[in-house]
Amino acid sequence: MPRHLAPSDTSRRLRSLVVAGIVLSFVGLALGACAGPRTQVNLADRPSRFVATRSTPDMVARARRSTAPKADTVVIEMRGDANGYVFAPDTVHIHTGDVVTWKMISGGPHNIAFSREAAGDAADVINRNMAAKMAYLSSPLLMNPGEALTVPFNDVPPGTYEFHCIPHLAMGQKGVIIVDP
Ligand SMILES: [Cu+2]
Repeated sequence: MPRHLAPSDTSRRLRSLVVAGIVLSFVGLALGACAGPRTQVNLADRPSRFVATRSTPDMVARARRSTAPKADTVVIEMRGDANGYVFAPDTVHIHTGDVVTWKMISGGPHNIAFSREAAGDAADVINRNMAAKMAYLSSPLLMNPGEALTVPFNDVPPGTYEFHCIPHLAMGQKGVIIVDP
């Protein structure tokens, strides 16, 4: 199945991107060292070459997206008002490699946290996929309407993954992501 082949293919491409970046950086450093002080002016004139040789997290994310097989994105709203504190919808079905975005609508601060027990064997994978965290399996707090956080479910095996909002756990703000086979 192509979904199973894709991650190793992607990481191979990422690795070669990183290697290419390192090689180019060394070439750039060597050129700068040989050419003396005059080169510094040239370097300042052409910053784009050096920007392109660094593998920033943003570039890595873009490379991953461009090679991934058509990932779907599911949006879950975070709401808190007179009707209570909820994730809407509170249950979503996705596939491995799909992306879930939580969008802050009202009644914050909200966050999402998976319990290590609920995540089971996938806990480390999910934790790794969470780019921004305030703790293991726990996202930062979203304070303002319009803020969002996104977690790709890369390499997460089929299963049921429960999550909750730490500030509103007592109010029952919980949800479930079901990764279908
Ligand atoms: Cu909340």
